[in-house]
Amino acid sequence: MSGFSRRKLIAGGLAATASAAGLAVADRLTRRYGLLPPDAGGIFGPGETLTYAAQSLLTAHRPAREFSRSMISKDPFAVPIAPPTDAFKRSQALGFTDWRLTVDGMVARPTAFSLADLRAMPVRNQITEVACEEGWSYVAEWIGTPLSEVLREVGALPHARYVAYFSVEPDQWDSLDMGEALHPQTFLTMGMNDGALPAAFGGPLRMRVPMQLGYKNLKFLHHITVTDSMKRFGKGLGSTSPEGGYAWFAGI
Ligand SMILES: Nc1nc2c(c(=O)[nH]1)N[C@H]1C(S)=C(S)[C@@H](COP(=O)(O)O)O[C@H]1N2
Ligand SMILES: [Mo]
Repeated sequence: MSGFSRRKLIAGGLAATASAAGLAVADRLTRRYGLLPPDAGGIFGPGETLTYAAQSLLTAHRPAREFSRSMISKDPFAVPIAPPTDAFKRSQALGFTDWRLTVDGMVARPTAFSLADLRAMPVRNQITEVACEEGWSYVAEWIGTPLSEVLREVGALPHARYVAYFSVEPDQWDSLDMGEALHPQTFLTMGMNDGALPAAFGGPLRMRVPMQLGYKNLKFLHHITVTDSMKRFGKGLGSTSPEGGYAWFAGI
């Protein structure tokens, strides 16, 4: 059976089982097709699994909406975060010339990229929305290197399943499955609107995932690990969000 018709069949099956409240059937389907999110356990687990599986099957490769230049927000509003560490402030004083993004884990060539290295790779732009789980949003132009380019450069191994990413801000980390990591709109973002990405918005380097809620868009990115399991990271739920009742998969 072709991938497409199989996908349609599974998606149809999921919709039917969801309406029949057949969570056990959905669970079997998702296990069979490897669509269990890392936060599948616990009270919200069945719901998260169904959301993740259904969205993955129905919206795979669907791009987030892109806006015209005239719709860029006049006063985008940053969640204010103080410069996170003294080391950050020292790097900022050096114009971030010493900033490195280290990429390791299940890769053929672990690499530390400077911002200049990333700028020398294919750089793209997108005009997309940041949507916070609390209800506000804004539209901006984001300029960066697609994460897929970096994963190609380091030679991510074929059996890797997740990309974990870490901010220099303590305890700020998250992860994406390979589908979302390789999505063409997933950017390592260095620029915003007409200039460098301001620190308030996560500069010098921010993960931009417009297909998911604001909280997946980590600021001050400095480390990426490619892995086949999120079990050994934190509580093994894929990010800290599920500990606070928010889904690991935050598709919008
Ligand atoms: N390092 C770091 N990144 C972060 C956060 C944070 O507290 N620390 N907050 C997240 C949340 S909840 C949202 S909604 C967006 C807000 O993005 P903005 O400041 O560009 O509006 O950043 C995300 N990235
Ligand atoms: Mo948020």
